[in-house]
Amino acid sequence: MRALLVRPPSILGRIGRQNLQHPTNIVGLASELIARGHAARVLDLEVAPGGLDELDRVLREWDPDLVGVSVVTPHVPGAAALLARVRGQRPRAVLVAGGPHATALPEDLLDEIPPLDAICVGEGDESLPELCSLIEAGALRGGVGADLSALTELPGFVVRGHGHTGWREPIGDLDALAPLDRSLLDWDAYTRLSGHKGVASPGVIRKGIRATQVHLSRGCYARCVFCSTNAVWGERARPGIRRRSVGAVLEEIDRLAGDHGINHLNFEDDIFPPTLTYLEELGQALVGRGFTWSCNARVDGLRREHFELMAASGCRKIDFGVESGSERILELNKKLVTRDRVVTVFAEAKRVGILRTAYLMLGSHVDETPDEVEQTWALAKEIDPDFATFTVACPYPGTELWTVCNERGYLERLPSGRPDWKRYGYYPGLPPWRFTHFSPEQMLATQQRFLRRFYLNPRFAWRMLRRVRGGDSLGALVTAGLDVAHFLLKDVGRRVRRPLLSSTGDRG
Ligand code: B12
Ligand code: SF4
Repeated sequence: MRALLVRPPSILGRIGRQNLQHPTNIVGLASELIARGHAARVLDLEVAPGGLDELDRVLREWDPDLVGVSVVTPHVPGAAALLARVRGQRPRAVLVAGGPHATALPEDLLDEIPPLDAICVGEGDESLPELCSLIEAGALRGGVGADLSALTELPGFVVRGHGHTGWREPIGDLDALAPLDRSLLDWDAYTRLSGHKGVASPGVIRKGIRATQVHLSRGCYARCVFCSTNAVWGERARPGIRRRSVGAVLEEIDRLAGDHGINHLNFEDDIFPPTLTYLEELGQALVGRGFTWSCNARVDGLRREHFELMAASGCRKIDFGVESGSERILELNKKLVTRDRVVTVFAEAKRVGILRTAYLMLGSHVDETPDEVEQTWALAKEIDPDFATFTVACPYPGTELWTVCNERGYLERLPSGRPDWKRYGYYPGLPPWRFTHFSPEQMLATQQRFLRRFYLNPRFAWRMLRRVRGGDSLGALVTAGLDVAHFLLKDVGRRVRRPLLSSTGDRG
């Protein structure tokens, strides 16, 4: 039984390489398949030279019995195009999709992508190997003359013609999962695309950097209205955060250093640290190991002593979810943080020399007013982050924001009746949705104003220049600077045109 797992092409264009990371989700699934005796390969169309032609080549060479695609919302059109191509060449293979969008709207995705046989809902670590065993046993055929009835016995799927097979229990012991086999990745392809910084988190610089993403946990205790994390892991996984043992994580990173020369780690879980005790244990073990690292974090919990330990153990940058400068919005969007806490934490991280990103949003609650958006800018000025994102909140399926936007008729639709999924990214250009106090044009104009004020600013340029320590860092900064400038200036002088979308309607 041969499986091919694919990440669709990026929708981000040139700026995408600044935030490029390994597709650890499909690497994990392929590793699990291999550990259970199946053969599996990974194809990342975000980096594969030749794009869809490379897909054709791999299909000819590998001749897979199953092709699985991981789908986040903006990748739906790319997934549809590649699956049509796969079906043309592999008429009897089983074609399956999984990931956040597939989990949130499984029936809709089956309807939208006719070549698909089934959708994996929620975690695929158990579901996919069990599906592959059915193929191996000759009990399952996809495509032309499909026989999918055996799949109805396995929980965790929506099967064409048979419906939902029921939810699976969340994986209880994350240490029991197969170790990620990153030799499934074409490492050179990532280096070619992302240059000096590799797949390190944006803004991290280290001479000879070689980075990868390491996962510590799954889940989050918050329930922010714009975030689809809980839709991915499922309500059954709540409350709480499932975590790997520190021992298993250390084993993985020591192996990464030995096998792949990794010297920088991106911890990009939903939440970091899973607990403060976990941070203490991991941080102390990292001291003296020679790694640098970065992470996503919430602003609650962390105190002065934690930042000191983080800095001592190699932490170079923390990306904090801040979202809004308005106390009312921080309450309405259910972030469970306060403005004061944001200010304190940014000061503490700065004190120990860790770079800080503020993730800030426009419309993290649908009723945010223009005054409240200005409070977010005021907070950005006050905390003075090294980097900031000013994303327009995107109503991802499975979130409360999606439900409210649907109910209020705020989503624009294509003539097909569906939203224009490829524009459901953090930087969609003109968003195909509105909020109560913002038209799409006003959102885009505000986003561009904040981004330009922040990045096209001598203060920012000076800060970056002070970090140059040699050829590598200069190369990384120049490339990042050009990518960001290209991104920020590409619409200047161009009229913002409304795309061809029909009016709104409820799709639920
Ligand atoms: C780290 C991260 C990133 C990293 C790296 C992503 C990567 N590894 O490719 C970076 C910063 C680059 C990133 C970028 C983006 N991200 Co992101 N990211 C995350 C984060 C925090 C963790 C992702 C992760 O590795 N999870 C762990 C893995 C194991 O979980 P998983 O991917 O869901 O996979 C499991 C199941 O879904 C399933 N599964 C997944 N794929 C498949 C395929 C098959 C065939 C099967 C059977 C099963 C299956 O099995 C897996 C194992 O159980 C999540 C939040 C979250 N909880 O997922 C957001 C999240 C996935 N990101 C999100 C988004 C929107 C994006 C961007 C589109 C943003 C943008 N630029 O506009 C890009 C897309 C980039 C891309 N190529 O995918 C959204 C997706 C929402 C949605 N409905 O689409 C999430 C859920 C956060 C949110 N806003 O709610 N992201
Ligand atoms: S804290 Fe972060 S991961 Fe948790 S629900 Fe909110 S946005 Fe999602």
